[in-house]
Amino acid sequence: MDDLEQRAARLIAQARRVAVLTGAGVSAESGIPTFRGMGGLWRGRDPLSLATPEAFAADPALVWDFYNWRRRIVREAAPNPAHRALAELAQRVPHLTLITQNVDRLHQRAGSRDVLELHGNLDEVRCTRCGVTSDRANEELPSLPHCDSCGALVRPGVVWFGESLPPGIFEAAEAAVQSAEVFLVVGTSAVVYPAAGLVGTARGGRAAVIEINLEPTPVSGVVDIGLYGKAGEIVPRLVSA
Ligand code: BV8
Ligand code: ZN
Repeated sequence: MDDLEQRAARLIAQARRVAVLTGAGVSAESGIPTFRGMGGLWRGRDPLSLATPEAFAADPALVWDFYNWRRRIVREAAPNPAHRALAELAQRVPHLTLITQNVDRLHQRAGSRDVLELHGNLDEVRCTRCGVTSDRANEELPSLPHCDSCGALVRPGVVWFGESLPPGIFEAAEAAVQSAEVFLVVGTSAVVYPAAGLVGTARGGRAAVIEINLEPTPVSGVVDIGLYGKAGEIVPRLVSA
């Protein structure tokens, strides 16, 4: 472990309050393609254009094909050492808040509890008419799933671009970051807001910000420690140190 990692490990070991923000990079080694990683395209479409209310209104079957494809990949995936190390870290730190942009629930499957899901998740679906949310984990949904109670079309339980985050979740994430002594930012390209704004929130507080990513990102210039490599290798080293 090089001296940067040793510094990071020491900061974590001494911290009473730790906040963690994860992005798709923490699930990459579980085989979950990131938005850019999907070769940038899915059936010739840019995933970022499919993750919108407009795309769903225009062609719900195409959008459901996209989400059913991702639900299948997630069902067949398993948490990787980064997910497991973060679940273990929560056992050692008096107060750890795990905030994720991911919708794959691999943190929960690795044992993390009380995860703040900023962008929802792929297990839940929500009715477009009566708003009832149901957990459809591990189910193969039809190409156009409908609500059990009112029969209307249901949508994936994720936050699309242009949609606001579930009420209260982002405020809880901000509060955790504001009071943290260490803020770990793992596997995110830090381009999606308001999630990426949490780095600025941390810098306004007392937290030491540690970035773990394959490569530098737009926030790399303002973090205290940048560790570049695979999350599945770096995070376990920091936690076991
Ligand atoms: C909102 C759920 C307003 C859906 C997702 C112009 C400028 C600034 C902002 C905007 C703008 N235009 C629009 C906006 C706002 C917009 C936004 O930020 N757009 C971006 C694209 C510019 N944000 C929104 O719309 C948000 N809502 O602002 O609402 C509002 C307010 C009030 C009232 C009404 C409206 C909602 C954003 C949520 C969108 N939903 N996910 C789904 O998943 O289908 S975001 C989705 O894309 C992911 O969740 C992820 O967060 C994001 C990026 O995906 P990826 O690139 O795949 O992942 P990530 O960014 O994490 O990058 C992967 C990283 O991992 C890379 O850095 C890579 O190097 C690294 N990596 C890879 N392998 C590894 C690794 N690191 C370590 N180890 C490895 N092995
Ligand atoms: Zn309904």
